[in-house]
Amino acid sequence: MKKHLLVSALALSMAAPFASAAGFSDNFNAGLSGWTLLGDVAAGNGVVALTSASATYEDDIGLTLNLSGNDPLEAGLPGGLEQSLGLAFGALDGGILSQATEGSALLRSVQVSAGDRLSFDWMLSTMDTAGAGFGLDYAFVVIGGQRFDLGTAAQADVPGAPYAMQTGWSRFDYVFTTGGTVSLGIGVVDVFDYTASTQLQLDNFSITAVPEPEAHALMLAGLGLVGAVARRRRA
Ligand SMILES: [Ca+2]
Ligand SMILES: [Ca+2]
Ligand SMILES: [Ca+2]
Repeated sequence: MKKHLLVSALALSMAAPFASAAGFSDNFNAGLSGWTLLGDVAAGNGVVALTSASATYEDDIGLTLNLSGNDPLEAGLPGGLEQSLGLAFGALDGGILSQATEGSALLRSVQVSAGDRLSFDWMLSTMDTAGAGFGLDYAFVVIGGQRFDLGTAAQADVPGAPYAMQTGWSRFDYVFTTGGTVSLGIGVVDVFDYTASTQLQLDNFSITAVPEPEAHALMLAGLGLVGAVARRRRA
């Protein structure tokens, strides 16, 4: 009985971590090949930047912050930003007085295995300097239809230019619990109004398999667990 359990555990624990997909990475040093661009998105200086700044209107008095000549997408309209990201209407809204109005995003489908890790560096720069008030612009990640927030304009506490304030660079990490084809979106939205724009910069995007030491740890944990079960049954 014990031997049978051990063999099963070994087969299971080896199948999961070692079946990881080849992985994917983009340092944005060579453009935006393979990405679907929604709204104002542009690559330059080895990073990609997305903004909520209109090309048509002067969202920020005296400043031209739009990078591509393409307007951000309306958040809550048919065919707009939410629908383009596979989200329901209102999925990018906050509470009262915190409706997302317009924004931009990057989108692509990726093949992942359970245990694969998604990582990228991000930084927010903003003209939305209301502090901890309402209607704060923010940046987000959409993973398979679920929204995760990166940060809001309230976290931009370092003076910068051409935007008023910026956050500095942070790293986002996420480990996939199931495998398959996953739609990944990363974006930024104006909230409450269309003015006081916000920019999201991204770099060093990667999806990597679980490193082998971690895979071995999982395997050993699996063996230990089954060993414990086997001992309890014998007792
Ligand atoms: Ca880069
Ligand atoms: Ca705002
Ligand atoms: Ca705007």
